[in-house]
Amino acid sequence: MAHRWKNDLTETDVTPERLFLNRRAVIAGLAAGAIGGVGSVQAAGSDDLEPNDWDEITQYCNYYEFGTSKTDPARNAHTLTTKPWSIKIDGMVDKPGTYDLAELTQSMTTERRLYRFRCVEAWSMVVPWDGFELADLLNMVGVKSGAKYVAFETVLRPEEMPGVSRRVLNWPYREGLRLDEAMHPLTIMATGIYGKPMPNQNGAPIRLVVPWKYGFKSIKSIVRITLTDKQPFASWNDANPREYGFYSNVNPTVDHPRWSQASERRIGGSLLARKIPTQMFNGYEAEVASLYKGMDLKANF
Ligand SMILES: Nc1nc2c(c(=O)[nH]1)N[C@H]1C(S)=C(S)[C@@H](COP(=O)(O)O)O[C@H]1N2
Ligand SMILES: [Mo]
Repeated sequence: MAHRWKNDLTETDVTPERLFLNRRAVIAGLAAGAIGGVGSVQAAGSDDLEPNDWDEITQYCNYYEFGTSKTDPARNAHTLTTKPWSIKIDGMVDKPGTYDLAELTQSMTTERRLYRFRCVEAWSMVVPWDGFELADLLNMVGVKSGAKYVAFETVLRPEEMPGVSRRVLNWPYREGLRLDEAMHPLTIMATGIYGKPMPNQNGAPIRLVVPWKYGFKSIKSIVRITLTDKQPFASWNDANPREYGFYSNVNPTVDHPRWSQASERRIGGSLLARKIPTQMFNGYEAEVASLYKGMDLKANF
């Protein structure tokens, strides 16, 4: 199951890594260390994958534990203590336990992934994440047969998180994926951006990134991962199930009850962000559509 997706793609496919390499000449401060095969890099559809710059990615955020306006997280999240950090992995796994993050990341292969990132609010960015495949972590702990979902939980520290005194969501922030979604090679645990450690406001020290789903599925500052046979609790789905489905796959043909999802504002460049069409599964249809074969994507939004 956990085949490495970069080997599955043909040369004409738009591989994030390839596009990232294509962009690297103009990305300041990018360490090329972990990347090989530079000579084979070719341009392909990179307009759409122009990475946002550091300031755009780190100053315009959603992290409600630190406040609900886009600039609150950058202003407030410095209070979050991210060292030491451990993740409790429990439920239907062979090796449950509390894993020290520093040790855990050492045994994983960290690589760069340039992904489109599409918020359900209809804005988007392109982010060069550093991370490892969630499948590698799940394989390391051993998923027991019968497990069908993966549940994730964000740290909850009221003394460090000014936003949680308001019950905007049912804290701690929680999310979930079906096991096959979690094992998909596009699904990563991100520990950095542009080769730097993950900024607190973006979900330090480790967050989920699921590029074909609306941004709220990509839960930040994870302290617990649970393998289960039941569909997990998900904070936004719980807050408003009519507006935020459990799947929340990016889909330009299924509108949010209060706005269209057919297009998005690509953050950056000028004050007036560019309006561009939203792509099915956020542009990852070739890689992920098979996960949803036979499913009614309007009913299972
Ligand atoms: N714990 C937690 N995770 C979260 C959120 C949040 O408020 N709390 N916001 C989500 C939403 S709505 C989006 S769009 C992305 C934003 O990620 P970014 O700020 O790094 O762009 O994080 C998601 N993960
Ligand atoms: Mo979002």
